[in-house]
Amino acid sequence: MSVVHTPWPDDLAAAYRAKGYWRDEPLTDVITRHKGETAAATAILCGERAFSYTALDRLSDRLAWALQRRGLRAGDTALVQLPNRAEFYVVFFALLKCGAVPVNALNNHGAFELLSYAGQIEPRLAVLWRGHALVEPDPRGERPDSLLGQLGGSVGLNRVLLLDEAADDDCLDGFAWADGAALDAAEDGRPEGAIDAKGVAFFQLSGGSTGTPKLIPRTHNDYLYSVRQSVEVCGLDATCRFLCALPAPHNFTLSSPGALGVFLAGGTVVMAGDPGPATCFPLIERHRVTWAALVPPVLTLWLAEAGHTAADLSSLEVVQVGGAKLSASFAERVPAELGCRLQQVFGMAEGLVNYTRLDDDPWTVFNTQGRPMSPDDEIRILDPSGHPVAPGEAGELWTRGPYTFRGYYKADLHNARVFDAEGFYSSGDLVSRTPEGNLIVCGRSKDQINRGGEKIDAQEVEDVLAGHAQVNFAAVVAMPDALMGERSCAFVLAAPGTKASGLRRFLRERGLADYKMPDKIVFVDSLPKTAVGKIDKQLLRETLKREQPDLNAAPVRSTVTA
Ligand code: OOB
Repeated sequence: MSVVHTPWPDDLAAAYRAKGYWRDEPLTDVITRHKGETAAATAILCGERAFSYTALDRLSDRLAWALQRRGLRAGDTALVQLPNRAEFYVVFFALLKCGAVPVNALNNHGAFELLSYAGQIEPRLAVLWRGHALVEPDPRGERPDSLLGQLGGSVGLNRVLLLDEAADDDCLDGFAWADGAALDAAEDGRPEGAIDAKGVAFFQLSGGSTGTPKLIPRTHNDYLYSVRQSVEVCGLDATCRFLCALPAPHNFTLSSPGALGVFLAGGTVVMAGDPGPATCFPLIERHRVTWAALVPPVLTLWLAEAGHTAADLSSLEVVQVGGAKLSASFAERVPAELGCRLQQVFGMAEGLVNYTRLDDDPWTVFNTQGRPMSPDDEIRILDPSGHPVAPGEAGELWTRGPYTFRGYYKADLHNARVFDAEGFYSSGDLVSRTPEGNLIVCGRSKDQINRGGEKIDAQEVEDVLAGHAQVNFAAVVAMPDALMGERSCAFVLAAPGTKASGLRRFLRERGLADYKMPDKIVFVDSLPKTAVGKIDKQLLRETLKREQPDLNAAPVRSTVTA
């Protein structure tokens, strides 16, 4: 049994194999390929704990064995939510070794997102961090039911594995089943069965723009190729000490080249609990970190602190910035103030990743988001009627290639909209291309807010708001923000007397992730419409731009008219 996915057409699959992109090797190869001396090298540093490649392989073997003993089978799905800790990778590789297919939820996802993923994959197993605020019942009563209670109904508590603070390097001691049983991972436990390297390895998460969080099946072949090619383009080797400061499951930190790239190269991943300079700068000094991957707002915080810190940052060689548009003025400050090179990364969980190259000229590095990493990434920049734009003009980005997916999981209707007949995927980004082939992101056509790299699906928040008894309609749009690039604003048509605080409480009760809470709520008596009768979100965005919003101001009742 394997998880279904939309396959690449035979001719392209054959070409990707012939070119050596797809080798039918499992993703677990990034750790198991290290033998002898290199297997003794440190793969992960997490707090005071160090894990060699051998340890990572053994721990994931033993965990996989224990999971199989509880009935986990190849083709089963799993829901995972863990913080940035070594155990995230132990669990990830253990599941792959079982042939089980995980969704790795972000640590700041709420019950709303987790239950939505669970609804789509019907997991056979859930792996959760016991310390996560959601897992246990909420003392303030804002969440009447704990996640454990809600999930337990569908997964069964005997299939919910909880991770506690681990006592020592044998991190398996930290795991226990939610029904109270011990994990019991035998010292010599090894999973049975071979991994189907032609199939789906795991699901990536889409930023979304359609109301329901979409899942992206990533195959062993396509993902391992993206990791291998990233390592090649970025020139990673065993000397790399990579700071994993953004959420570990995110495509950027996992594979661009991310932790999996560092494992493949035989380097060391240093886990950071959060990306702020107070946590990261001491880690950089202590572990002589050479690479870090950041989103623009975090870079801003690092730059603000770099001039004052006593920490020695001289080991830093490259800081990658991606996930949201980086302004040239901040980009230029990286070499001077952090003493290292900058690499811009424009990627997506769906596949395509663009990098500025380390030997690109400064203008390219500061002003573009880079070019595709694979010679077989195909790019089209089209106008709204589907025609190629003139060279240098902005248009919608369409792409296909050896590691760009061919369809969201169980989402035929949506897939029909975002893929064309030739299998090109529309990313919803507006880009232009320089004569050298570098892309510049200049906007987006998808209904999404990019809050400093965290993607908010406007329709999803609107739908939850519309479930409030006093709300007639809500429109959520981006508003400019100096630090985050964008924040979210909800324009709400509601019964008189409705309070913003009440709406926020309602969203929290629904379990919506904190970062999706509207930063500003504006009550309106009417909403502007376009000529075809849709809400004119462009006009709402322009209104906000003109207002130069004061985020601390109390919500106001105003009328926005066309
Ligand atoms: C990364 O992946 P996702 O799936 O969270 O978000 C993808 C979207 C892109 O379609 C684009 O809208 C935006 O995020 N984006 C950027 C950007 N990098 C991503 N917009 C402007 N400039 C950039 N450098 O965010 C992601 C995945 C892999 C590597 C890096 C980022």
